[in-house]
Amino acid sequence: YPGKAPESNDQPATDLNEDIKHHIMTTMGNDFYPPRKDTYYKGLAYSVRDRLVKRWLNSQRSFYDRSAKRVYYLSLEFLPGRFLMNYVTNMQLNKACEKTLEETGFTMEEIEEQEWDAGLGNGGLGRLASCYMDSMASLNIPAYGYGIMYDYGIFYQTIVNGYQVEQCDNWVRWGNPWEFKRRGFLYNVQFYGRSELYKNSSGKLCYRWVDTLDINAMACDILIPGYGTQNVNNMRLWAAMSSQEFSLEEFNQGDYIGAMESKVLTENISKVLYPSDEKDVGKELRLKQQYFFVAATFQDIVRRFKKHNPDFKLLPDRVAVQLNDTHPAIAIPELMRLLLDEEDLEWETAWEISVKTFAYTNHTVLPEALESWPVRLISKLLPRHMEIIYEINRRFLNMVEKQYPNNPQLLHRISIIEDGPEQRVRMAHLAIVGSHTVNGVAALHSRILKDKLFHDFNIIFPGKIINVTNGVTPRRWVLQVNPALSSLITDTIGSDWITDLDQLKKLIPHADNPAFREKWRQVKLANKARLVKYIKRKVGMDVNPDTLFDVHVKRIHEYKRQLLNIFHVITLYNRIKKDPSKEIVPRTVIFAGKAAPAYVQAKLIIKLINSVADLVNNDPDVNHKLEVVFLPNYCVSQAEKIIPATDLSEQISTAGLEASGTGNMKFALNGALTIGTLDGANIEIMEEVGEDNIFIFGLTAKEVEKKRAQGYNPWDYYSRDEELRTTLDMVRLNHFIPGEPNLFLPIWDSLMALGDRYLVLADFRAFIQAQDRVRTLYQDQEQWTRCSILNTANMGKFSSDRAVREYARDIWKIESCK
Ligand code: DL6
Repeated sequence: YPGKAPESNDQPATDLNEDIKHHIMTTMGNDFYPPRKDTYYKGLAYSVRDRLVKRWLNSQRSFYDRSAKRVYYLSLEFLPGRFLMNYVTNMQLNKACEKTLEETGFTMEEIEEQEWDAGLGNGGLGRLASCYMDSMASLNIPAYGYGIMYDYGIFYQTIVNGYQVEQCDNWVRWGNPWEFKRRGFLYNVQFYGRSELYKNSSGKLCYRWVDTLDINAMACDILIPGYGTQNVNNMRLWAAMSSQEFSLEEFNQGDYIGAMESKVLTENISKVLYPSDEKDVGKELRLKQQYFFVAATFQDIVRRFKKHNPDFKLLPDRVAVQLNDTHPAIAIPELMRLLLDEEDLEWETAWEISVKTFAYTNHTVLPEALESWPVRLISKLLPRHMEIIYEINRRFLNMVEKQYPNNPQLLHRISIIEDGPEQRVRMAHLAIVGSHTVNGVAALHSRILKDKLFHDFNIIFPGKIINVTNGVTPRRWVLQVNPALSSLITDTIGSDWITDLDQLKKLIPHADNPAFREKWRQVKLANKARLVKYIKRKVGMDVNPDTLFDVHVKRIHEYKRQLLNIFHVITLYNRIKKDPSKEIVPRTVIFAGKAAPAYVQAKLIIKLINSVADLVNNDPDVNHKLEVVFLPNYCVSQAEKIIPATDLSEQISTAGLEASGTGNMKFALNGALTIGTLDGANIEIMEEVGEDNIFIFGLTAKEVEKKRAQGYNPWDYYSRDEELRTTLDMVRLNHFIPGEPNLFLPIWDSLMALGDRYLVLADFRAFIQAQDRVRTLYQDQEQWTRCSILNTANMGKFSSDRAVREYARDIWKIESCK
């Protein structure tokens, strides 16, 4: 409804304290006395949300009034973590909150910890989507995030006897104060059935999709406030609802359970997030999830568009759809279906509108992560879409054939349909053909897309593939998670950096000021002390904050090479054993990360890390000069504790395989020094912070490729390098756990028998040498602190505000709308 916005945006200023008590009593039916953390958290959450609702309505009205172009960010994953402090930070309510807490004796941290993380994503891709939501709101871009309201997010990881054990993450068990459920607002989503030709009222032959099984999609809205603006955007997540409560027929026959079965099965669609990372899952339920949220989203987009726009040719002027990886790529045939079958447009017109509407972001070059769906499965689940995909492909191949005649190999390579024993739909090819722009997420990654993975497409569609280097939001990843550092920065250079991260450059001259360096060190030490308490609470270990905190936290994956890091730990251990009296720089090596439940090798790597930790932490010769911690259940709220306390950030993937990384940005922004390969955004971080302020090592992407082409042989490295050989032999013979000699043989085999796909051995020596350089620099605390300050000072480029501005300018062609 395009109503007129009232003059003033805010509700009358009411007392936050009164509001909290009011909600505790009337919304939750509890007594405020004695105060309880859990009820206080919810009372505060509702009170904070209240303050946003009017702003949100005003933002939405204002978008309608101006017929603003909108961005729709379609993502199967969002990883917001906790909301409370994000809202409080963006609305600048910190002081007010602290004041209300005085009466209770609770700290803000204790209240914050009452909230369960919203873990609706696996890792980088989902967290990036959440950072972009923050920046879009802060930059006044009319944007909607669309995804799925999973009942169960990414699994809860526990470590039992060194092994990962998964538990389900019932994150909404205690309710979710942030969402608005639109129970009366449902869209119908069709599945299965068949496509049939019929004559419409004007006698034209048309297609329709009939005999379908229908499911309802219910909208759940979560408000996304910007920082320093009244603008509030919306994240709309869909929950599946059965379209029938139960089967009356079965009920009448006395089969009560059978009558409920179909309801339960259909509602399964939004039950759980697929916990796989960088791996094609290929399960029917996953495809159902993809289509379910795309179909509901497009009904919503079209409804909104039609309110003001009679002509679909205007769609690309009003609507920009960003596909976050190929997971929502079924949106392309879905929009075509709507335009052809429901809006009765001709193919050429519909296709032009569709291509101008979509853009696609690629997040991976790993072949196993490139989605492809069996034609058989799509034909069964979405028969009309399969027909449309065939037609898109036929026309595309005809066009290419005309341009590049007599080149069947080319057609074979680029076809959307992959031939083989089982025909499959290559979703990346569909997304490229059906989008006006495709982007990679760091300069090297985009180059690899253009030169290798999508080389043919880069020739066929010159200029279509571009780069937008990822970014992270400084509101959450500095201001919120590192208040001490934020205050020091603001006291030194003012507060403009919060919305203009390049301002951090003003810190550069202060890097040479010993007094400022001392303050910088004190902040780090306080953050380390906070993490020490957290570690004690989580795993019961006493860790010394005066050691070098060497941190490797991210999903566990062979290409991310946690193995290389644990091999360094084993090497340090062997060096200590050789000469226990030798002075070394004491280190605490911290690992955290989840392995996909079906990824056996990654799970064994977790067991190896924990086994090495057991040996090292309990050896009296080591005497706590080296400690290894594996923190269970890595998640956004844990990252918030770890990142500000880190000295050394491990970003050591095989060059060419990490598309960008965003953890690397968060660490450097918080003053950690990076040890890393020339991979993903590490390269751009090096360019920004300067080669002297980062520890770069190892093969470059080109060298990796060359080495493989020349026939890489890990045995060459094994036989040449004694420290490496000792380390690998310890893994092979399981030096860490007595009585289980063959436990780690699969790791040995992956390296020595199966060719070491990720070149761990090839980079081992360079990594050890880089770690030796780390040790030397850390001994000089003045120089180390200087580098740390220069890291933070030069990270302005990696704000998600910069990235979103680039998307808005180069891809969405959209203006901000206050
Ligand atoms: O672009 C966000 C993030 C990158 O920073 C990581 O480098 C990349 O691994 C991650 N990709 C995925 C792939 N999932 N799929 N498909 O999570 O994206």
